[in-house]
Amino acid sequence: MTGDLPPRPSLDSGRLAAGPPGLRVEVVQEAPSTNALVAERARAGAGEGLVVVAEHQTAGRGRLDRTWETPDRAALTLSVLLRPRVAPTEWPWLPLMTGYAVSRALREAGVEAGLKWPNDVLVGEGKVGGILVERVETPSGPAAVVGMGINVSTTREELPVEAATSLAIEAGAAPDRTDLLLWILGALREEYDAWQAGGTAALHAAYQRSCVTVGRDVRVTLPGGRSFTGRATGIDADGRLAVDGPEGRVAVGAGDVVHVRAATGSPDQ
Ligand code: BT5
Repeated sequence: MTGDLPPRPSLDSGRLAAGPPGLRVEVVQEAPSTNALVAERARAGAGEGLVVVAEHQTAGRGRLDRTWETPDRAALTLSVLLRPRVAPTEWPWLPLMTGYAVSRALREAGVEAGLKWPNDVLVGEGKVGGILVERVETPSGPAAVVGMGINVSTTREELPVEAATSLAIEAGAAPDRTDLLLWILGALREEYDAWQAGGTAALHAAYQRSCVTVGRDVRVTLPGGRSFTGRATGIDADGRLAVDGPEGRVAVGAGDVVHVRAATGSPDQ
């Protein structure tokens, strides 16, 4: 199918250099994992706001040792170094905030994006983006490496799983990746600043409105293979998913579950 591939222009590092305030964007041609690269830079003392975006990521990581696969220049694969000032108890909101910022940027770009709890970015029922936030210990304190992968011009044949989709598939044409990256970084900057200045209440409400998992019947799979089904009823103040199951209401944290999938209907992610 390679003959049918769409044109995939390089990122425009000049335009990215003039990106949102406080973010310094570096484009690398290839990296095993931008999260690994930014974690290394954080341990070596890099400050908040470093953004590394790879044109081609060759060993992308998902959560729980899962992988993230993207062809050369077909996706956005990037990591942002943050050093949040908020209390450690608030850190679980970081991945949710990031997913919300990405979905907001996509909606502002005219794509009807939603969130599958905790932070899969969906268009329709397909996963167009994933978020991996990792905490790293550095000489100047703990830091967060905020990784994002977004399928832009990836074709159906190139996507690694049935449940995945890309912006080109959903919208008919792929947006310019430089524009998209600037929108995403702008939304992240705003959401991060508002969260740090004003706490989680506004983010909580906005996240919950965008989260398509709320109101659905879900199967929650726990480490060790145990699972239960129930109705997802909301997001609590700690960012956990409230599920009304056979044993009453259970609040599940993103770190406690292997995955949460639709109990019926939509394909697994
Ligand atoms: C995620 O994990 O969704 C987090 C993905 C984060 C990737 C970014 S890219 C830049 C940065 N550097 C990294 O090394 N990682 C971050 P999780 O929820 O565990 O989902 C992983 C699962 O998504 C896989 O097991 C596949 O089923 C599926 N998957 C893999 N590649 C995909 C893709 N391109 N699009 C959609 N789904 C994919």
